Order: sequence, then C-alpha cells, then structure tokens
Amino acid sequence: MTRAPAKAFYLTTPIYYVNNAPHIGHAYTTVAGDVLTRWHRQKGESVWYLTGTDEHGEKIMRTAIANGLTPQEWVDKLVETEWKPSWRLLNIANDDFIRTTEVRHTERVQRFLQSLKDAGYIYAGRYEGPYCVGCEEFKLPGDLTESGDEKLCSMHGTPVEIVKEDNWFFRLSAFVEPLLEHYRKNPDACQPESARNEVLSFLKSGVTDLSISRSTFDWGIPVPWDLKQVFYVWFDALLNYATAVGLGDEPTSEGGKKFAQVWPPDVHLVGKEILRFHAVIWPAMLMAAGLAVPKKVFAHGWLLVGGEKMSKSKLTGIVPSDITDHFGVDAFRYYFLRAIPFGSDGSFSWEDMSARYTSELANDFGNLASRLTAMVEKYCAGILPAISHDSELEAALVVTVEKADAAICALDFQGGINAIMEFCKRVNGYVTEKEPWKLAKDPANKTELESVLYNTAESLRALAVLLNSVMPGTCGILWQSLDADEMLGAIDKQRIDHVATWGQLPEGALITKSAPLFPRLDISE
Ligand code: ME8
Repeated sequence: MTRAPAKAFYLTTPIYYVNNAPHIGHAYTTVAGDVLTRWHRQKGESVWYLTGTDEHGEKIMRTAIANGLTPQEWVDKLVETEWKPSWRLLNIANDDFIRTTEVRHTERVQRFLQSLKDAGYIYAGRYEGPYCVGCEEFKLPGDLTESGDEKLCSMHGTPVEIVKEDNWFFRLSAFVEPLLEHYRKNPDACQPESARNEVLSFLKSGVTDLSISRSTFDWGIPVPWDLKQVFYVWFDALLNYATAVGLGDEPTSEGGKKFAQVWPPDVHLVGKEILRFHAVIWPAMLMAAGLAVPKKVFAHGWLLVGGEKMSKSKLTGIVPSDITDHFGVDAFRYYFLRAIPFGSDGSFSWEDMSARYTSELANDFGNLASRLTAMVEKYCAGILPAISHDSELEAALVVTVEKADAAICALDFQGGINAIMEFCKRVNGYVTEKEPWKLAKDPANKTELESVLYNTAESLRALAVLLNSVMPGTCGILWQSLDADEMLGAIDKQRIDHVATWGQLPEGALITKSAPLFPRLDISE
C-alpha cells in the first residue's frame, strides 16, 4: 500500500490589488511568508507557498480606464512589469502565483458559489448603504468618520459612495456561533492576541448577512445563475487560497490530489486591516461548504510613513527598489523583520536602517566572515584545519537553534533573528578573546590557533544555515567561501534540526575570501 504524502505546510499572503506597483508594505508580508516557508523547508517539511494578485472590482476597473486601457490589459501589464519582477528582485521562492482572472480561478469560484446557493446559503435581497471603493468594502457605521455633511472612509479619508442595488446575499449571520466556538476552542487560530480579541468582539457585536454581488459594473466573475451580476470582489478573492490548489476537483485528479495534500492552510498572513475578511467571512464560507478552516490567520501591523499606514492611494508608498538599490536585497529582507515585532506597527526610517546595516550586518556578521576567511588564507594557506570542539560555543549553538526555531515557528521573526544574531556576537567575542592574530606570531601556538579558526569557521557554517531563510543570497555566498557547497551540499538542503551538530565542515575544506558580504554604504547617495 502506498502511503499518502504528508500534509504540506501551506502558507499564503493576501493577493494584492494591481491598481499600482507593489510598495514595501506588500513586500513586508511577502518577505515574511518567504522567510517562514524557507525555514519550514529547511526543517525538512513539504511546503506550499502561494501569493498572487487580486484583479477584479471597481478600483481596478476605474484605474484601467483612467490609464486608457481595458481592465484586462491593465492587469496583464502590471503583473508582468511590476508584481512578478518585484518578487524576483526580492528573491521570493513562492511555489505558485495565482491571478484571479485565470480560468482555473474563475471556473472554480463559479462552481463553489453555485454549490453554496444549492445548499441554501445564498439568497436574493437589496443592499442600501455606504461602500468604499478604495477598500472595496461595504462599510458599517463604526467604520466611517464625518466631515461636514460627508461620510468618509476612516481608512482612506475619502467620501464613501452610497450603493442601492438588488444583490445576492450570503447567510453570514448563520456562522456567528460556530465561529465564536471555533476561536474559543482554538486560541491559535487567530493571532496575535489583539487580533483575536478584535475578531471575538466583532462577532459578538451582531454580524449581518453579506451582499456578495454587484450589478452596476461588469469587471468581475459572472454569477452563474444571474449573468447580469458579478461577484463582489472579496467573495471572489478570498477563494483564491482554495482555487489555486484544486478546490472542488475530483479527488483522483491532479487538483484533487493537491487539495488533499495541502488543505487546510497552516498560516494566512494578512495585514491587520483585512483581518475581518479572513477571520470571519472566509472561514464562514468554508464552513458553509463543509471544508476545514485555516489553522491560523496572523494579522501583522502596518509600516507607517509620517505616522500613517503607507499606501498607494495616498502616494506615500516607497517601492522596494528604492531601498534595495542602496542597501541590497538581503538587508531589506532582514531589516523589517528584525526591527519591527511582527504584529505591531513600525515606522520605516533610513537612519535606523543604516545604523542596523552597519552595526549588525556589516560589523557583526560580514566582518566575522571576512576576518575568518582572511585568517585561514593567511595562516593556513586557505585550508581548513582539523575538527576541533569548543564546548561553550557548541552549547550556545544548541540553545540558539532551539530559541530561533520556537520563535520563527510562532511568527516571532524578531525573536528568532535576535537569537541568531546573539550567537553571532558571541562568536565575535570568542575571536576577540582568543586573539588568533597574536597566536599566529608564535609557532608554538599552532594547535591553538588552528582550533580557534576551526571553531570560528564551524560557527559561520551554522550562521549561514540559520540565516539562509532571511538572507539567502548572502548566506549562499558565505556557504561557497566556506567550501560547504562542495563538502556538505546545497545550503537550502541543510536541516535546522541538524545545524547544531558540531564538526560538519571537514578538515581540508578550501576556504576562500569573498567580496565583503555587506559593503560599506555609499553615503554620497
Ligand atoms: O487588501 N504595512 O490588497 P492590497 C504593512 N486585494 N503591510 C501592508 C501595508 C503597510 N503599509 N500596505 C499593504 C488587498 N500591506 C486585497 C486582499 S486577499 C484575499 C485580498 C500588505 O493591495 C498587507 O499584507 O490593498 C495588507 O493586508 C495587504 O498588503 C493589502 O494589499
């Protein structure tokens, strides 16, 4: 009998609106997802990482028209010239990229929603109320601020539009009790704690049924039983997490097998402004279809500019290449996860980024690597001396791996990176204390000198593996210069549960100097 493959660790990001190019807020979520999935891959798990683009709705339609293109032309252009290249630039190793205009999505959405209607969860009604096109959201009174006679969306600061339409409705209210029970029983299902509390109080505040179609424009997926209407963009978009992996396909088909292997998602990463969609509407849709709900929805905080959420519509968006051109891709990947506790808001500042780049990356990590490779070259002709054991470093590494793994798996990226960088500091302390440059002056100290160099190289091997999910480009270069690619195999294949085993780099490895891992910043820019 063949065994079914183990359940894959399945992680998703929001699918982003393609009304514009990605800014660093989108990159923040996508990098976080990439770091977490790379880490799980290095734990030896099978992993599926999905990201993509949300291409329907009024916001996209209006932007396309304003730019003189059809919506389809506009989204095709933006996805190919902006979104996919940005993720390539940032070294994102997603397994799939879903676009909501793809047939694999639209067909499965129609089939799924037809089945909800057949099961009695969808009915005809009339919607009358405020709508924010920026959010693509029907607004509740508490979501609005007043300015004179006008009601403004508190998120965008722009007037809401009053919609009066005959629509199709989803019986969201029927799922309030099951959802409350779900979150009470599974405290981990919505994190961090503040997000969970927000969802619980929203559910207790009286949730009404949801309008799920629109009849005043046609840029969307047609409602199969009423072709004058298209589905509300969020109802279509949320389904991407399931349509991308074969929702509703025959169990023996490729899609059906994929679904069985990955469902339910282990983590949905979202920004906190779209928490309700993911922690209320989405699981209710799944419950209505009798499908398992996500194991965890994690709402992270916002990157702020001038104290406000950075956004495309307010033109405060900073694009990733503004930062990577100056600091490099890996410093970008490192900085936001290291500087801001995941779940809290954080302000981006060039000064803070420069300071961390210089002290943590260039001085603590980069210099350690260049000192070691230069010394092995100078004192040992580039040949790694015999395996040696420093019990303190070995013990510290074991603790580091435990701490980092626990933190990263709990999405505490800052805690995980801190634990690893503490180890890096400790190794620097070891080199400073042992003073190999002094030992090298007297041949009688040869054994001790070689031992110091081996222990430092072995610590760098561990650091490269542990930091690889955060900074894959840099760690790959370090890995090469330790000859580890040749001796131990590809860095991506190095396991977290094996990294603390001391003595992996063999005697005789050919250590080479590389260009500085983190070059001095050009302050003239
Ligand atoms: O909401 N700080 O798309 P979107 C941190 N299409 N993260 C930020 C951010 C900021 N300033 N700005 C954006 C949508 N993000 C829908 C989602 S999912 C079925 C549909 C990130 O283009 C964060 O992940 O407005 C946020 O939730 C997402 O981008 C919103 O992207």
